[in-house]
Amino acid sequence: MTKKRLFILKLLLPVIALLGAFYFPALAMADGFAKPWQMVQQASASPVQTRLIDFHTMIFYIITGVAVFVTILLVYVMIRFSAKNNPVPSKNTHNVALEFFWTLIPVVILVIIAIPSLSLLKYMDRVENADMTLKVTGYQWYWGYEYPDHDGLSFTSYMIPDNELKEGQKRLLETDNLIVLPVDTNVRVLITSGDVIHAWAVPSLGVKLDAVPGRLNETWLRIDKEGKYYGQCSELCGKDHAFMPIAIKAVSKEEFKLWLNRAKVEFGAVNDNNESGIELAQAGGY
Ligand SMILES: [Cu+2]
Repeated sequence: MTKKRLFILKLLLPVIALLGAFYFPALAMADGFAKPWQMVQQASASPVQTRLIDFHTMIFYIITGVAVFVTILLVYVMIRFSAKNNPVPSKNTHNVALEFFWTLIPVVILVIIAIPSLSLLKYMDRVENADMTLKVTGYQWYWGYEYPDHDGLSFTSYMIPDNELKEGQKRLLETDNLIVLPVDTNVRVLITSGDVIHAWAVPSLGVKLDAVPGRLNETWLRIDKEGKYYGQCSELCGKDHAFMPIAIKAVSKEEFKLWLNRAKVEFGAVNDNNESGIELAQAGGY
């Protein structure tokens, strides 16, 4: 190997190492929200997001391989066939075998990507056995939520402005009314809009779907562990597009029942003299 080629190879190695280091998920994973300088996806809290991350990892290795191969090939051609090293150029214009393989190999790579990609799309599309339903409606500029299986409990969710944030609350992500959902439950999510197109997106749960007026889009989520998960409207929808966040609190199934009792009273889904509901809620510390 000539000195020049060795020098180029030495230049490439740190670039590859750097890419690998930035990719390493443990460096940047945060729970339910993005942190400054985060380079990769948020930590997964749902089976859909886990599969999305695995798919991303697979593609990452493929594109890294392709990019490295093409770079090495280009550098080789630039040196080997320069005017100095190759003063009399070849006059070949065709090479059937070469043309066959440089068409076939990319096709094979695309098929290798397409098969898991389509199966993942189908997996994300809907869940066979939904335990409950959450209906989401986008408005300019807030979200409306409905629990059709729970006496039609419904409420709206507005962002908490900067000057009303409490200690530890996240700027531009916190809402006045949280979506509360039980963990380990298949939740069918129906998404629509009351005015313009919005998109309901929660990165750590692997959900991002357009809210389109006059259409009911369906997806699903299943939260693996208790905690708070944040998202934002992800379709430009007007002047306050950046100020209609999504905040989900995932709780145990028992705690979810207690919250339902309290929420039904608070948001008027049942009439106010539902004493047992209030007592149950108070017993749960709500
Ligand atoms: Cu929006």
